[in-house]
Amino acid sequence: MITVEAQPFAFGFDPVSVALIVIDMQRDFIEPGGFGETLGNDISHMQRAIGPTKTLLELFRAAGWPVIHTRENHAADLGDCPPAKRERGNPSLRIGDDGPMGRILIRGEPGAEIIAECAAREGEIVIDKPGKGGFYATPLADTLSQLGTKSLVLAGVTTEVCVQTTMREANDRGFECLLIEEATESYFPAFKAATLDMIRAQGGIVGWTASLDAFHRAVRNTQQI
Ligand code: C5J
Repeated sequence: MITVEAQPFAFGFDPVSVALIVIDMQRDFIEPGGFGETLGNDISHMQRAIGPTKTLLELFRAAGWPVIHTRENHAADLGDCPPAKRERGNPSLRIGDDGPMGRILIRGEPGAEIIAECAAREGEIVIDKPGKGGFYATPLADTLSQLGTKSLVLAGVTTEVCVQTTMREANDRGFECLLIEEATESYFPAFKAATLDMIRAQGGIVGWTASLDAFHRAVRNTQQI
């Protein structure tokens, strides 16, 4: 067992049954002209999550532990995008519209790809999801069952939307979930802080949070990484 100094208390996991899930580190959420910016958000906040997420990816790769990436995206005909999602809000460009990185949030378009710094390597699993949660309308549950995963380490964007939704879905399915604090970001710093608080409130009602340094220390002590 590896034990990480975490909140609300230490997080223990067995290295044979852990996986990293990196949520939606896509150009459309992080770079100018994408879905995030078209909704009126300040995308500069996203930059902070890139370095820590890359470090976490490197830790998992060095340890030989499974890495899963998700991408929020839709089919070109928008058959998997409910009007309620496409029509929500008052964006300058809607899902499926032509933007500077191709059609907004459409599978296969440049903007829907994972940013270069966090791109999936050969052998890593990439899950395309039409919703906020990683389990909705995806093979994620089967994938984790095949891997024998019991503990999930989470990273990615945005903290209170797709990361929190996926963490809640995973928690309901019986996974022990640890969110790495520096490896997630929101367009709204107050929402990130509130999400971290609500995850670990009530004795870890959704799971645990830990600093990247605490995770690194715990892994280094046991794995010589
Ligand atoms: C959003 C996400 N914020 N990946 N998606 O619409 O959090």
